Amino acid sequence: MQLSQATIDAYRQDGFVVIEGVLSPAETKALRDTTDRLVEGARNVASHNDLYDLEPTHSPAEPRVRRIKTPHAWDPVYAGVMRHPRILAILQQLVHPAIRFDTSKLNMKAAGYGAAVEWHQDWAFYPHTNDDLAAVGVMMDDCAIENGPLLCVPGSHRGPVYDHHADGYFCGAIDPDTPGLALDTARPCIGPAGSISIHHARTTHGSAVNTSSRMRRLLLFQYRAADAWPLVAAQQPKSWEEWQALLLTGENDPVVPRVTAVPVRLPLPEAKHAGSIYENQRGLKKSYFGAARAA
Ligand SMILES: O=C(O)CCC(=O)C(=O)O
Repeated sequence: MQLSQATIDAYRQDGFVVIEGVLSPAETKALRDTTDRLVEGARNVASHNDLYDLEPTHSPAEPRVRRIKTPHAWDPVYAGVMRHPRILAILQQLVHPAIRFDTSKLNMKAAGYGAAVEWHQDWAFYPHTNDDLAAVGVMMDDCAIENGPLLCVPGSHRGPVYDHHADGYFCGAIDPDTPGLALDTARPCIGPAGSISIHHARTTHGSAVNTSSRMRRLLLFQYRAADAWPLVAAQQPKSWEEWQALLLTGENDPVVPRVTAVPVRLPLPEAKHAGSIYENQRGLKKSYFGAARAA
């Protein structure tokens, strides 16, 4: 998929862009069917586990899944989309000619109650030796403003990395009163099912609760330039083979990471509430998205 120069310029300038028509209707239907099956499995589950992050109001009788963790590891339908040739071609044009996968998550945002995500920069969670990193959000459903879409602050990827700590611990969220955030300039990433958003790891973003009667399922894949090496020890590969297997496209000499002058703040000491961003953000003192935020 060849991007227009306007799309490439928009990504460079704003730090995010939406591209429509990346997945076919059949491909998005396969994602929805697979997800419905997995969510049905939450009927047997009472608390968070390796697969499910649950809404505070979840019960086995009325399953409410907030996030499916690492979906690519649970079903080949997700793993296929992670390697989708059109997505890889887009990443090669916007991020780097050689792309290495990191991980995935599926934020469900169910109709009527799907949880908000407070403002943050992904970079604060996983700093690397260079910042050629991006997250792709695959819109599994049509996504409009009332569905709680991803909101991105244009140009923020070229600014500072903000404090994501509270009481001396990482909390995965920025105090909304922090000067310079320009949250009022944020723009929604919306589009029909099969569209993707792509945002730079340093772009400030968040999303409100889903107040609509329609689901907003966003399948997020984290990618990085193949020569970006994670700075946090716990995020480094367990084995050399594992690291090599994450290379999806392009050439790379794995023993030569590219080190650039990027601002870094470490996500340490670890968040008091572990398990997912929703849990981490419970440490934030002041919510932007209000009472609707995940409790
Ligand atoms: O699901 C969303 O709207 C935001 C997701 C996000 O930023 C995250 O999970 O890191």
